[in-house]
Amino acid sequence: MLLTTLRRGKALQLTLAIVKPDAVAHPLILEALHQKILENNFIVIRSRELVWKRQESERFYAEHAGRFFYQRLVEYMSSGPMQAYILARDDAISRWRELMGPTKVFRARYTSPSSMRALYGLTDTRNTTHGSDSVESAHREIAFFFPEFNVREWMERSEPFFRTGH
Ligand code: IDP
Repeated sequence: MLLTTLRRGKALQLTLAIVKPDAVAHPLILEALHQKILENNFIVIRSRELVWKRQESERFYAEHAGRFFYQRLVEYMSSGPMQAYILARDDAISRWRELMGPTKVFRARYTSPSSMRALYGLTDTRNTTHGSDSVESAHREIAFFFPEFNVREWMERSEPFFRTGH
């Protein structure tokens, strides 16, 4: 499979994660989210701070065009710096989404009170984090944020980045 390689016998998968502008604006929240990344044994393969132009925001969220929150979402995601990451671990896609919690912050607070969105989300739109929801979207989103990163090449070379101790 394109987005997996092996680390100590376990399939290593890549995902694309974003810390959204509301969370980047608060250094303590950003730090807490970084802590979550490390505590949960993700390897940070690449990270980048960036500010989206409105068109980039529209393009990334094109599937939501026409929904009642689309304009709000597009404006918010181009309102200030955000941080994008390529993260790796086994089951990276589902593990990251589990840590994020449900899309809607108030639902997250009821159903997953220790998730990132429950703890730090402000509203259903300003919900701190994004994570790819499938192997295909991870591939597409990695290319969107890190066009110079060649997933296939990285997997073939099994880039040597192995933390010790677990
Ligand atoms: P996800 O981020 O949990 O994968 P999506 O349905 O792909 O959820 O929605 C993309 C983003 O659009 C959400 O993270 C959130 O910022 C925003 N959004 C989704 N649904 C709503 C809503 O009902 N109200 C306000 N904003 C929403």
